[in-house]
Amino acid sequence: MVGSQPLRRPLITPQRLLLSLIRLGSLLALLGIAILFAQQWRSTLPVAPVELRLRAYLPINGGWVNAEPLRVESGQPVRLHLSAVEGAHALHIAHTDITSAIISPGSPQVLEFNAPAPGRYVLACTLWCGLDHWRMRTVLEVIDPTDPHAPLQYVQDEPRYTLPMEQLMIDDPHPADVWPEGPAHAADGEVLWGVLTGDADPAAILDEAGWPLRSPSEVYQLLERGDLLADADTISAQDRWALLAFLWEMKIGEDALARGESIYTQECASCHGVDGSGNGFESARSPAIEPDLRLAPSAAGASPAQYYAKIARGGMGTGMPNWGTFLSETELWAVTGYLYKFLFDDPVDGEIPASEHQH
Ligand code: HEC
Ligand SMILES: [Cu+2]
Repeated sequence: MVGSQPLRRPLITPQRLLLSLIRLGSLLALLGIAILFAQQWRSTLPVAPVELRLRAYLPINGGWVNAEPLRVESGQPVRLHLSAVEGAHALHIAHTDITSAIISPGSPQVLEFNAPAPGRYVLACTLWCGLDHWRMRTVLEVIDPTDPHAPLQYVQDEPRYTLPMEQLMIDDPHPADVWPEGPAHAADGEVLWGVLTGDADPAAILDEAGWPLRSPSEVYQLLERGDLLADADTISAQDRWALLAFLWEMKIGEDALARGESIYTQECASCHGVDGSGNGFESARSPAIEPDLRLAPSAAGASPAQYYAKIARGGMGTGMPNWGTFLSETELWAVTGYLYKFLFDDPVDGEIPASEHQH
């Protein structure tokens, strides 16, 4: 008899192959899950904040001074160390609600925040700290981590009105056809409004007149023709101006006017004067002459859109700063509205200077 040969089984059977494949598959799946978990866990770890430093000098000595560039990634936690070498200041990051407490030589501050959406943010001093206070600005650059080389725009609010900017000609004189000969008191206008209309909505009248693209002089003429309001053509010129002053105030709103006044006092009066005359104590330093905002033949011809556009953009080398990158849309309209107080409350007659430029 021939010895029986041990039965040779093939090394790879279909069953074994299947088993190994299943093992490999589950191993890979486990690995995948583990990686996912690790990523999850890492994202919950606190990211170390970027430490930035700003030192404050008086604006005439350089204002904000920073050693390293103020550049961060959107979403990144930031610790901004603020110290004052001289003067007392406060910092606001425009178009955000990030604001510091008062920074003075004995009292540094640390401002902690997460970097906002990508863009260039104006950092400005919100405390009146001396001559050239409005120059106390610097810029924080927030880059998009997914597209770090994308060009950065100055952050500004959505405009409230669509303005035909190319037609506004904001650097040209704006002579009026008609203007008030004496103070036009909104309180008198309110009485007349009650007599003429009962309880209609005064702001709606100005909307119908095309606010903010119409100047007081233009709206006055619509009232004079009886186009906007029945019987507004029958009252005296002085009463009509008072009525217009009331409508203007109602359109801007009491709260906005109060906000506008405080912005004006803090940011504008140093050049334009508390009384709007243009004789603020810093006015002599501007390359161009500040217009007299009470000068009725000129001011009555300025539409709110024209004032707004000038305030938002600033003058081109005239010394009138740019405010659009700093004030919010609401604040821009509030201070625009406030400027008409000078026209209505204290109109001055006179020639419009041939050129507002050069001292
Ligand atoms: C550093 C000085 C300075 C400051 C601060 C300043 N302005 Fe002016 N502004 C000027 C000068 C100079 C002009 C005239 C030249 C020009 O129109 O560019 C002017 C012009 C204007 C005009 C145009 C007036 C017209 O009749 O067309 C408006 C409106 C105005 N400023 C509003 C403001 C407001 C509002 C602020 C504050 C938020 C302000 N300015 C702050 C210097 C200043
Ligand atoms: Cu300051």
